[in-house]
Amino acid sequence: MTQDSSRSEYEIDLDRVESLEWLESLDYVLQTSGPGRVRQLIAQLQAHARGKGVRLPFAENTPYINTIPPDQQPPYPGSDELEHRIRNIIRWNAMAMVVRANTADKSLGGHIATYASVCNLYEVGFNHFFRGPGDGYDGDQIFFQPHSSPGIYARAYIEGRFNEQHLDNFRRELRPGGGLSSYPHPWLMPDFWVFPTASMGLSAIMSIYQARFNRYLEDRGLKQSNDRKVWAFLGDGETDEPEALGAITLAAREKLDNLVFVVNCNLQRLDGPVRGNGKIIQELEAAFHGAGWNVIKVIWGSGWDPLLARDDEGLLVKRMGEIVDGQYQKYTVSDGKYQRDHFFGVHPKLVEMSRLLTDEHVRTIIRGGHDQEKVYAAYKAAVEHEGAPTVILAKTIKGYGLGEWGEGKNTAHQQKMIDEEGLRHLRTELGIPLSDDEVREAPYFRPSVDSAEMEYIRERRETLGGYIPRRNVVNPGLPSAPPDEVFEEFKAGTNGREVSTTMVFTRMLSRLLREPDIGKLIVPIVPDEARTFGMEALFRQCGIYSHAGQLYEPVDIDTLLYYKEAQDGQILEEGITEAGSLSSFVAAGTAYSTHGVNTIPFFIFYSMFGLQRVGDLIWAAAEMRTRGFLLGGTAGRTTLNGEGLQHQDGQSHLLADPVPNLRTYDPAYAYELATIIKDGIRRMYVDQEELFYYITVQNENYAMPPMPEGVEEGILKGLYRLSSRNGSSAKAHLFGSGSIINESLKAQEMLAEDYGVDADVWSVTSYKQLRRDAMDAERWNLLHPSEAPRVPYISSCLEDTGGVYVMASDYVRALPDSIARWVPGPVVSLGTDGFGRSDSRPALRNFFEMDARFITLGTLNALARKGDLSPDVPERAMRKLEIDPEKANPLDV
Ligand SMILES: Cc1ncc(C[n+]2csc(CCOP(=O)(O)OP(=O)(O)O)c2C)c(N)n1
Ligand SMILES: [Mg+2]
Repeated sequence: MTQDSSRSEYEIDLDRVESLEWLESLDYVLQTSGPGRVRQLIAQLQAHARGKGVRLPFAENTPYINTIPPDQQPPYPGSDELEHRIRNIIRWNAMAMVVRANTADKSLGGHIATYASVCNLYEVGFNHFFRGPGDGYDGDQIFFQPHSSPGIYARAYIEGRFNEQHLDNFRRELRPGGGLSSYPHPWLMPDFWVFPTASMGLSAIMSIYQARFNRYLEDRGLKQSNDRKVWAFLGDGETDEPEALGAITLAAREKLDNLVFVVNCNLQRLDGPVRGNGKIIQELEAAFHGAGWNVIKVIWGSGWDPLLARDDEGLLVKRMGEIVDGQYQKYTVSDGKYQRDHFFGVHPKLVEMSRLLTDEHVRTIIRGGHDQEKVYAAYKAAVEHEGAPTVILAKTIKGYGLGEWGEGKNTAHQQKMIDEEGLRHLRTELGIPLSDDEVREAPYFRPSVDSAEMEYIRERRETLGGYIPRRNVVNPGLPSAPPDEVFEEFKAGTNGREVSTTMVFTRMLSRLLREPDIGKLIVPIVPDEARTFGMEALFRQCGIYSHAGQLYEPVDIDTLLYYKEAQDGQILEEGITEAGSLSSFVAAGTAYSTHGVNTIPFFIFYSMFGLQRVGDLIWAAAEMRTRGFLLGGTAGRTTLNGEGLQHQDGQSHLLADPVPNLRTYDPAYAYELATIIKDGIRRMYVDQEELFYYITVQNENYAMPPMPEGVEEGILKGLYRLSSRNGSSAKAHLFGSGSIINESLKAQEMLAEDYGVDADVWSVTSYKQLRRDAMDAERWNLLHPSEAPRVPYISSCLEDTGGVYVMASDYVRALPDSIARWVPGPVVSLGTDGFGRSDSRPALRNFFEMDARFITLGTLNALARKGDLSPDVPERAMRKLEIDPEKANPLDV
């Protein structure tokens, strides 16, 4: 809105006397009958007006003022003065650690402005709300804004949890004694950080599903309810990430009143304003309101209260509401006169109102997020609110207090150095007792142990359950892995009956769910794909979790496998949200530490929509030391044959490769899957290894053979000889994985029958495991040049073999290529590089050139080039196998 048009609106007053009469009546009703009656009357008025044809605007927004009026503000329970001093000391140290780190090495980075803006929002929490663990309470779960980490470290320093060396090693984690990680990283600081938040947007969705999972544990009787709160501190810029707002309707639908979002609305992100031409607080209010949240706006500091109290015509509120964020940012860096002229100057009555204030007063009136009383009122209302989650939209200033060294500037985010003059300015502003000389080095400052500040901090945290953040793992793990009987049937084979590995998995899951001790700990998670994977029998067997139970008679109640929702249901049927499901997976897979409960999540999804779609959440799961099984269903670019290029996954195993603690497997047979899952449960839940699993399962049916003797180690390490034709004299070795093993077996027959070539078939359950093991051996050998070299597992398997090695999988050829250098002969890799498409499996395997015919051709070709076969054999084979040398390259079409 331009100033001129806004000005003209100020002159509109339809009938002032009439308006006042209505308002007085409303005041009377409020006084005599309370707010409930006021709401009732307004609802009736609205309905009445609509009935008379009056079109009312749809308004999810309330005026641009604090939601909690001053007369409903509770008294502040803390010491204003001490808390003010404590905040200043922490802010000084937070700034000092970034400045010192960058004085030593300019490349280290770090952020000052974010913490400066959020400091008060945290400190009110630390002093009055955030509860640590103890007395049957597990402690609040807090997601901190990643770039505010210096402030959290600075507080821990004052609390005596860190010393100067720790702070000096901020972002210097490789220094002796370790350092402090740039952002909250539980992998790097496992005793401190609980939630990794550095990838923006993930905190929001993870916190929602965390709060929901806390309820799940209670509803299922795995945990006692103790009103544990989940707090997520988000940046206003961060809310643009789809994951940030993407799950807010779920939080309201599930009535998660154990969840509080605090959005630090400093109106800026990295490059500039979040909504220069709009108002982020109003935009978020509408979104959260519409989703069903309790919204509390904390916009103005107490200094505005007297003015607002005089604003009986609503002119001030109107003016506050029409200024856009870009302009508010400008006020931050302007003097009082500019603000007075620009803000109040539009209307004589506002000008008159502003006369109550000096220019200096105008300039220094604080925003709500920096006013502890306003923030306290909001937090108290939030934790007491029942029936819905709460979002607090707190207006702050980026770089608050940094003055010309960053406050409110577009460059504030990246401010990491402050010159000597700036340090002196801040020292004075923050009241830090350092001389001009001392200040030069930006030293840390900690008050003496018996000072009032230190006493206060200690007393507050003791009352609230101790120092946080703190990551605890006191869980002893499971006493033993599930008994062998659970897996026996899968090792016996299917006696010729054709099934898929997906069906095998579903049966195994159902079997595990029935196990007396472990069954209740299993958390099956599906994103609206249970029927795709043939898991609908589980709906009835263990129920779909719903806090509300089942409020309707399901349409299929007459069937055996009806859609059963129950408050103690075990399945998390998340609907079409892989991100949400992954967040549940993380919550369930970290419950061993966050709740002391060994829940074992099995999250099965379309493999294409896992690592590719929500890979960043999988990375977060990895760093959070999540345990559990990710099952990539309908996997394999040609095995999932009818779905086209956005469904057919030929790369998830490659994408899984870089995740350091993710073990990946592409099993072919029931007994392989059983061996992997059994070992996985033992490793993660009995031996407590910091791992999780990615296993692909397919939907191609074939007979599952019984488990051969002595293959267990090979299955787990990634490779074993499945079928040998002629012992060690075989000329070729065919490596197959997943359902492509059948193509390798077919090729073995063709080679023997038509070309007289003996080939062994090897099942490769994991290229990643093979490579990992070989890299470990190679590294050890590099560092121990004088000692006998270690032999990688793959080399020891292939030690006495010779000939050629033809490796086929339903994934890109980079997988077999990744182990080629440890193979003692020519390697031919076949795979599914390129876009998938819909057709029959044989057509697709021909298209991608990795079926039995191509495996045969690859073998003959390699043998001919090696001189073991006559050179014309491959050409003849091509004619017989009907392979067109000019066929289209699948990578190009
Ligand atoms: C997914 C992701 N994208 C980009 C970044 C880089 N980044 C870090 S902070 C930041 C700006 C944050 O702005 P805001 O959320 O408003 O937080 P503020 O610092 O203003 O409190 C950006 C773009 C990131 N950490 N994660
Ligand atoms: Mg911001």
